[in-house]
Amino acid sequence: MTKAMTLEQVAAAMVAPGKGILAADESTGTIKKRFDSIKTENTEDNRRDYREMLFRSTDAMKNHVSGVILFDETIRQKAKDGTPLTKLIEASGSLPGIKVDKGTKPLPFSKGETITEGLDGLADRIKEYAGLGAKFAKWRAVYDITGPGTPSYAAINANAHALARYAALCVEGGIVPIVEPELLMDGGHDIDACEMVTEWILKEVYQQLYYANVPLEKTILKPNMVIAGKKSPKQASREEVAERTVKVLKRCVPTAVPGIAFLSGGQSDEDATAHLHYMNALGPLPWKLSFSYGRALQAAALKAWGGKSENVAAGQRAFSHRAKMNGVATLGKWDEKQEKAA
Ligand code: 5MM
Repeated sequence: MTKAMTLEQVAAAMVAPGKGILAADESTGTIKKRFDSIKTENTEDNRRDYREMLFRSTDAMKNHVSGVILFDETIRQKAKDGTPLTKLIEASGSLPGIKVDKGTKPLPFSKGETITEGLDGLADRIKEYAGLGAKFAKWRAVYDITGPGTPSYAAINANAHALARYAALCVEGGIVPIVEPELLMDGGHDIDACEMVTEWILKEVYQQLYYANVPLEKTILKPNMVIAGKKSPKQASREEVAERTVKVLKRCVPTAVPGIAFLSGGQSDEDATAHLHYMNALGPLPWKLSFSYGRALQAAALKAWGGKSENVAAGQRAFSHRAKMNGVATLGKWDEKQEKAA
């Protein structure tokens, strides 16, 4: 029998050099949007086929994907040949993880802000997910800059408190928590606003993790990068995004945290990779900097697949290329030449 990994070992494996996390935990509503873009029906079988294609991408999974965040349906699903999808992931040397939050709900008395729910019964759900093979979990808090006074301290505090309670329950239940505070980049705010608000959010998250007695050594942070909103007329260079993001992280994230795995948040595939590369090129840094991308890892594969079984190999090639580019970015060794060599 193989010896169980400690949570520190799981966390270290999640951000191992050259590797990062595939966020494949789209809820049924979110994956519908992705499937709509390729005119594919959102059925249980299609969701299974798509994810099976990704998890059977041998090169990507073996060499560049340290872990996969799954949705509740997927952690229980079997591949076409009857093998549980979690076993496919494990067989490639990658770790299965699970999204445990139950999504966002309106935060009362706020200007359209949200609070992430899912704490009720979480201890029992963690126990069940650990039994199904999950080695880590994810909880995403969402913040937005929509005008003066947003995000409010009420939203920043309530979401940080929930993240801390979730993280404590995960560690107690024997799985590594990915703590994901996401400041959206959908608006028109500039990079200064993103920098200021990201710093405020992260300060509050680490304050609440401290009050909740969460051992940071057993956690991974999944933040947004410091970047201008998509609708801002003034976009920063890739180097500036990298410098500003690292500056904020150094101010806020204790060195006890083993790794930081970014979300992509709607950046182009190549920007998400390049930003990660430039950050790592600024090293040495006190934590591993890696990726936990959803869209920026999957978009090309989804398009190449197009919902057709005859395109599985093309989808896998596209996924393997993106995984490899992000893998080299974790080492600060990415460049345009490799990018175009696909
Ligand atoms: C995979 O997307 C997740 C979406 O979950 P919902 O269906 O509950 O909205 C999301 O949490 C994701 O894990 C992160 O935001 C990272 O994804 P991106 O696309 O921002 O890299």
